[in-house]
Amino acid sequence: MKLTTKLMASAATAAVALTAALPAMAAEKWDMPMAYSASNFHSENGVTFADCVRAGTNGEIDITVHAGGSLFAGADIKRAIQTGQVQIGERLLSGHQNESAIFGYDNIPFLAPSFEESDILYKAAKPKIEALLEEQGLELLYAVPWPPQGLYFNKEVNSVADMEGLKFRSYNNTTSRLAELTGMLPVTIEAAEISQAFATGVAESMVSSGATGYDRKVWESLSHFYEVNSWLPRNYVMVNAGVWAGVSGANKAAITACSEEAAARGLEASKAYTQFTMDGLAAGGMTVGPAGDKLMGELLKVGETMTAEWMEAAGAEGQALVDAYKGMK
Ligand code: PCA
Repeated sequence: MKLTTKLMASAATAAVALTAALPAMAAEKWDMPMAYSASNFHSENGVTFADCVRAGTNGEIDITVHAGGSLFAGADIKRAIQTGQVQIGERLLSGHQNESAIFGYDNIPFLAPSFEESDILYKAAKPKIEALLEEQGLELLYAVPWPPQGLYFNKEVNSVADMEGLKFRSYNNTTSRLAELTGMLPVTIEAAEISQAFATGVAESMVSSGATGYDRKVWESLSHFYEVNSWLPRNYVMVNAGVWAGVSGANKAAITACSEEAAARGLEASKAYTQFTMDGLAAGGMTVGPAGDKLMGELLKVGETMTAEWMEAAGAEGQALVDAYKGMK
């Protein structure tokens, strides 16, 4: 059995057993678009969350997960929830820094490069993120970090100079900016499309987790993964505020409990998936290991520039968030 499947199995079995005992009734149907492949731990976690909600609401709320960007591409999911085209969905919030720089707080280079620090950073940021989402008609249910981000290439890279001119797949403003500052050419591509992009040479490099490279079998096109631990971006599961307002108190409590479980389960899966997927990349034939000292030193410098730019864009609120995080560490 696959690692994440094993992690999810016990919760799912319990949920299914409960659901099976329920009398038949008309369920409220919710569609839940997710951007990443069905086998990814975020998506599997979403399915287990949906099972938990079905069981916890006595079948009154029936969530269908649409993984792999099959219902909406990643970039369109947040708007789809806001406008009520779907009731619920999952999105990498740092993809929306054009709406608020604050959404990029979990992409500040080297600020919180471990699971432990990322957890503290999230706690420091959560009230602000919840308030911003509320203004946009969204209720935050849970958030789960991706494993630490590293760099993928189609060749050995020992310095920023080696990156010059490479076509770089980006997933948000931060990653595009990283490419610009290292002399690469950014092109934004959804995770669901990257195998194709690397196979056809549209992209030759990216920053991402071992998880996404593993899910998309990038060893078919790329040769090196360097552990950089630049940041751990989060996926957020959000529900339309109007839909949420219509949920009964009992069902809200059940969904909140399922959300808390999903956050904890997702975090453990993300941790477990980190080494598992790096081993998978190596088994696929890639060279996997820490970035060399020269490359790392140069990336830290680039990170300082990016941090200063984010602080400038996020203003006093950004400063307050970072100060709160540092105070909690
Ligand atoms: N995978 C996602 C975002 C961060 C990650 O590790 C992606 O590459 O799109």
